[in-house]
Amino acid sequence: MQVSQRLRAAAVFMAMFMAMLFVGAGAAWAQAPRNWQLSFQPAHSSVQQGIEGLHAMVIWLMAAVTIFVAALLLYCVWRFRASVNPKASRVSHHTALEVAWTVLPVLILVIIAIPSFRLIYFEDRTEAADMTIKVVGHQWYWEYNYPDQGDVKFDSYMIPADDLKPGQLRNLDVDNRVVLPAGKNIRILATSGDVIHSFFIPSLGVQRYAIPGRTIETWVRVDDPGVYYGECNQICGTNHSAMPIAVEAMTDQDFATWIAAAKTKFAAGGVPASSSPASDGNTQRLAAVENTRR
Ligand SMILES: [Cu+2]
Repeated sequence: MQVSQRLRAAAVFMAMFMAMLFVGAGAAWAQAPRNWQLSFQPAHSSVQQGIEGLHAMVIWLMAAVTIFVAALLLYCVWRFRASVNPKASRVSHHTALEVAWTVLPVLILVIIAIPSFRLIYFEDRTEAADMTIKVVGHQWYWEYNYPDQGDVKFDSYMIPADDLKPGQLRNLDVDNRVVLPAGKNIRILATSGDVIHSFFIPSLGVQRYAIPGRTIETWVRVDDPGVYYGECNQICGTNHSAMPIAVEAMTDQDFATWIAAAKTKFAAGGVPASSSPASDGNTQRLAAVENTRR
């Protein structure tokens, strides 16, 4: 094959590969765990990109250290084997070597610490928040508040497996998604009404404990409109697995429409006006979730 032909074949292959990636990315519009997934879900926030970057750096450092130590060990086993060293070496100190094996690991830790601290402070809070949401963990559902959007407030329950509609994800889809404007800095305040929960959305790099009596802050800026799934990842009781998180990010316009509708929809304080009162509704939903487990 001529060089030009080879180049052309390579270009065609690359184009096909990129097309596959593109189709794959389209299908992955809703960010949820995948079968046989290794590593992270694709990142859709700057914090999660930072987490992936730090993770990759530490993995490569770890690989280098592991390979170096393993090679050194194998070399020593071979070099100082009994057959060629009938009289064992009595060397017990080597100042330069001891300084090196103390200073080198310290340097490696410093190299890891600098980006690590930078990321911790970056994900800690946002200075310029465009909007605030308050997230309250309950056994076993999430409550969302929009204090600067007319105090819209609602509960979010997992949809029991029996009630799933086509396209909805088992153990991940909820009746009321938490809706956010994409491309805006959202301050998240997490707390709990009963026990410790944890607000965790992998593809957005959000993870905060929801602790009763405390409010813990973090933030997110969702890059693109889409649906992003998460879960409570602090064991919080029997139905710990029944409190997934579904974030729906929208354009500014769509969000304005949604919040206007939400003001009337959730006017009854957490439950759509059309459905039964809060306590009654909660009991029914919990019973439905319980039934799917039997
Ligand atoms: Cu929980």
